[in-house]
Amino acid sequence: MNHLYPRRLENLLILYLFSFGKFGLLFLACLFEIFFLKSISHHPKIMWKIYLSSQAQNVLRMWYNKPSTKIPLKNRRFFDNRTLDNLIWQQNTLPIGNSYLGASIFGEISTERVTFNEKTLWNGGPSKKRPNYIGGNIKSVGQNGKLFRLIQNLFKEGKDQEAAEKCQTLLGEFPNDSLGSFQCFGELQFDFLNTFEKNIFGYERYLDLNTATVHVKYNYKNENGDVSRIEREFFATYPEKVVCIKFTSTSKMTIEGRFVSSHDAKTSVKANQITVEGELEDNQMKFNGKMVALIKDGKVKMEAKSLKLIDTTEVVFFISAATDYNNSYPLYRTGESSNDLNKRVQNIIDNAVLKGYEKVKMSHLTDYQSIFDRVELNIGQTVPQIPTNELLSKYKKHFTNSSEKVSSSQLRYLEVLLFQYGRYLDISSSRIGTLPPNLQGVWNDKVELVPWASDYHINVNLQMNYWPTFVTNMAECGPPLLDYIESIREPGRVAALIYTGINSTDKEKNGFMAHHRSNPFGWTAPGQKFTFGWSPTSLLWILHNVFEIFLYTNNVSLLRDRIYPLLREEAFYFEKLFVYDEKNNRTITSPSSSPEHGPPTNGNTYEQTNIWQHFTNTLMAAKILNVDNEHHSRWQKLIDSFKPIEIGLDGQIKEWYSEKGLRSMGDVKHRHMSHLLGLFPYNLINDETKEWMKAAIISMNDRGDETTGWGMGQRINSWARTGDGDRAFKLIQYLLKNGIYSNLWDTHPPFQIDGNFGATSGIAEMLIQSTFNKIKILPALPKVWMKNGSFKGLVAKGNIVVSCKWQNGKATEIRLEPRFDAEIEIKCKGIDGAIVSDEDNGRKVDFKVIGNEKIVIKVVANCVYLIKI
Ligand code: FUC
Repeated sequence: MNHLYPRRLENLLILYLFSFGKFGLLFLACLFEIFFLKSISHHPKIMWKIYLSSQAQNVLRMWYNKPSTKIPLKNRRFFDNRTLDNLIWQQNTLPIGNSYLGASIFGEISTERVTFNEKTLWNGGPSKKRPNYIGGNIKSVGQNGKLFRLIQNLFKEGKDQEAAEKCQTLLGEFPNDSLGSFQCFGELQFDFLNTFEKNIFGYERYLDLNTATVHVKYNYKNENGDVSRIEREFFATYPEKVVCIKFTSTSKMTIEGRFVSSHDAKTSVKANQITVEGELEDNQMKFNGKMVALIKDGKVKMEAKSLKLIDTTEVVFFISAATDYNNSYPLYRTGESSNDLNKRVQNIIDNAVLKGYEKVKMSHLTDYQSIFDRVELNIGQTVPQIPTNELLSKYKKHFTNSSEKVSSSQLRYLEVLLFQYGRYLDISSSRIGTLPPNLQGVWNDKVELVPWASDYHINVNLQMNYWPTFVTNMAECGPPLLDYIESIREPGRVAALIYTGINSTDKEKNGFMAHHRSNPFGWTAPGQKFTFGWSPTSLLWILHNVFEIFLYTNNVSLLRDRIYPLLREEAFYFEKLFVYDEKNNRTITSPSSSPEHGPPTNGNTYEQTNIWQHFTNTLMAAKILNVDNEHHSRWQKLIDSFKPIEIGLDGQIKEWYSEKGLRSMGDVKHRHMSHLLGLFPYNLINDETKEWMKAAIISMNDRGDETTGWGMGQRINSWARTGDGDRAFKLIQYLLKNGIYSNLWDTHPPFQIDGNFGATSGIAEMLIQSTFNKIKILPALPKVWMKNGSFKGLVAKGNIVVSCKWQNGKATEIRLEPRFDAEIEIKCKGIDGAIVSDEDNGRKVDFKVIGNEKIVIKVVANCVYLIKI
């Protein structure tokens, strides 16, 4: 993936020189660079420092002047039957993660607490007590497709009522202990002995998004009046797979450190290291976690289950963990013995110890910043002087009649922070070699009653987790999704046989089935109720995210070798499932549900939109690869016969084809907007389909704005697609007011990470929208951001890096960095009169005006084009 990185360090600087909206120090740094660039270009260290110091101008911090337990909690709402400790954890702790491991820091004074996660630690799946585990599927229900075909026939014969009743029996396992749930690994606890909260002053705690580090700092006045300074630093590094913690003090401290497992575990202490190891009772998954302590001075004392660090001024901890989970069907284990696992974790720890804290930290910064620093957003924000939780509550009040107002530049800060936080969370929870982020990313403090098992919901949630990944220039965070969906293939073929009777000799054309949720053990069964549980085209929706990996990276070999085979297999599979609905004259899926409400029907908009998009993507991919030519015209005919969109009596997009006016199906204002996928993330409803666009707006207005966190996330993106930036912005406001906790985690409630990702992608969607090699610049800029602003480093489909400056709502300068040769169409106000030049040599570049505010320009890979309007 080399082409994803800037070519050389110099490019970073040059890129930075042309980045916008910096002031003061940055300006000086720029001048310095202009005058000395040539002479120092062979001193990478100096250039790196300049780069880092200029970054300081864009400080992105969530900060607090109190420990987590002291920050007021948001009201409890639906499904919020949590303990007080869990409420504090989800609302106020600060997360770090390297996608293997997650940790959230409380920032307490006398006992620091850090919740610790390892992403593969799950119960459920294969187990001694479930020798016949087959992903939750029930052979006697599916009867190799008998029930499915019976229901299809009943609908065909017009016996809708009977068909709908039979649908209620088309189910998978429930209660589904075999689905399992993500498990908290444990907690790291540090007693600061003889430290009393009353003696503390100048406390601050922050998560620095620029460095992906959490800090806790305070002054301590002892009984003699002597003041010392205590600082704690936390980060999780991907290259070294460890969580790192450093405590420093200007006077001696004594700390007792523990690694408390959330499960039955053996804890042993040897020299300066604690090990916790065991097996989950439910599925015998082995786990092993280690925490090593390195002191600069003082001494280490081993206790039975803890380490005492006596009279030290500096201590570093490296923590890591692993399990014997392996994402391979059907056993899902590596086959390692406890000893093997112990060695694996020990190697990770030893490697970190060998490198030492400073080197490990440098490696973390290089890795993290190489992704994070690619994107900037400037909408007139200034760094606020008040803690983030207070800023958030002032943000909420700002838009009421309250007299408590915040300056608009501080409001903007919170919006930028929310945007960048989604990127931070993605880098911290979706890296190559790991499972994708689940409903809570990689953070969970529970072992029981884990909300929705913290699983992989694929009827909107996992999709949303990947909405910001590519557009905000983090392609390295995409592969876990592809790996995961590939891993569903084999167990999905089991479900395809059981429920739909498909068992082809040519497995590549067989088809695999999954429904609304999944786990790391190939759970592919329908859920316990048809309305939400039966949802085969949800898999097609998540395959669209997979296809977007190609759209954004333009990686043809990846398309050929890994993405297209998935699309193709599903195309052949669905062809075997379709029926022809004579009454409505369309090819349909049957039976159908619209997530997660309404009646079972013969086809509906959600399913039709998903199959329309799937066959459109498959055909596009086949044409690019020039393969399967004998199937192209048949697929095209199918696409034409799906006819997903119908307009109802109230001018709305119908969700079900038997729907008349709005709510004629007895519906409530549901959070899911499954009938509107054509608007977002697909492009079926667009500027050119004016009637459908109007209808989509009617439907969205009917669904309403105030809903769950992720629901608002989806609405921001969808309103952005209509071009109504103010409405999209209203949704951002609602989200910040109702769906975001003090630590800026999104809440359903409870904490669910999808809304964070939805917000980030929604903001990107307001700034650029694209289909393959076609880009709209500033398609939905809200009034409040119009005056002037800029963004840097967003990515359009086709793999084109786009930066832009604007004034009074109009783009004044656009910078394109195509990563491939292409012909690009750009839509933007005033662009027909622009001057385009090649930034490297200043030469003018020709373009063609092809319509109102639309141009076409031929570009060459890795050249930089400057468009002045
Ligand atoms: C979908 C949503 C719920 C929740 C769950 C995890 O089923 O409808 O609101 O987010 O996923």
